[in-house]
Amino acid sequence: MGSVENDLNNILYFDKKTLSSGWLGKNIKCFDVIDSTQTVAKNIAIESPNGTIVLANQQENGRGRLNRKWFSSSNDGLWMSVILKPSIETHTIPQLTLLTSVAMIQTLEAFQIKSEIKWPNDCLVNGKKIAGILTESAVNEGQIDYIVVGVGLNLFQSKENMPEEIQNIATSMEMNTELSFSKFEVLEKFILKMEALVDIFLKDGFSLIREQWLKHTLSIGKSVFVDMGQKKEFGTISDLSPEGYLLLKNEENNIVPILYGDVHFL
Ligand code: BT5
Repeated sequence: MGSVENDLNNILYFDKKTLSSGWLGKNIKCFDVIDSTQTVAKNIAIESPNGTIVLANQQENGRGRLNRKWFSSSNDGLWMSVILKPSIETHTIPQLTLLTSVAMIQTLEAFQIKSEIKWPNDCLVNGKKIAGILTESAVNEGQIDYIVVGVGLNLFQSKENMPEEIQNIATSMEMNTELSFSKFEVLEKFILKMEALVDIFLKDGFSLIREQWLKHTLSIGKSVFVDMGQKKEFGTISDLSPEGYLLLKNEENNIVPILYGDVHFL
């Protein structure tokens, strides 16, 4: 098993050449303990180059969507935020969440872990959450200033050392593979996968990413209700639209496109 201490040193002091990616992760800002990589990334995004990564050993205030808590106060996970500055239409920003979940699934596959995507941002192993993604952006007069994609992946936790609140709903890489791995190896694999997918996305659009996503999702055909805050929709998930909307066939047999919300399986 990889030593977190050593890995952190590796990450903190690694030579740029060590990371074999191209543009993604050329610039990495590493911290030991910070509030949230997401907050730091957003603070430095304007002056940072495309592909900058903010990484922390521990987060004191890691967060998920709708300001939900993301437990990340131990060294046991990969907690990072990726700053992207692509020239894309603003309505395609949510596609980057789906793209990142495909990169995550591919990364886990490389360590012999079979995982599935639950729309829009969860990666699950046997129904338990191993990773979550949080995409935030700043748009000015229709132009993207930056997008920050936050990624949390549980690496070394055992059930016992997870916070009680998530013991029954969360899992980690170590709980699901016989392979030994280090934080640095996982980081590098993920960066390479995400870089390749973003390159495809910028060149060819969303269609290939969508195909990959559909191959790895457990959502299709499931009876669900989708909680969109003010509104709830019941129905069966029928597809992912070419734009990345979840398509729900509701009780009146109408197809409802959904862009944001929490899916609950019935
Ligand atoms: C997410 O939100 O899944 C997005 C998580 C993004 C975290 C990364 S870490 C690096 C960067 N910096 C940050 O501050 N955030 C990003 P959501 O879909 O809202 O899920 C939140 C829910 O996941 C919580 O309400 C818990 O039920 C569950 N949860 C919290 N911590 C977890 C963990 N470590 N592992 C698995 N599930 C967890």
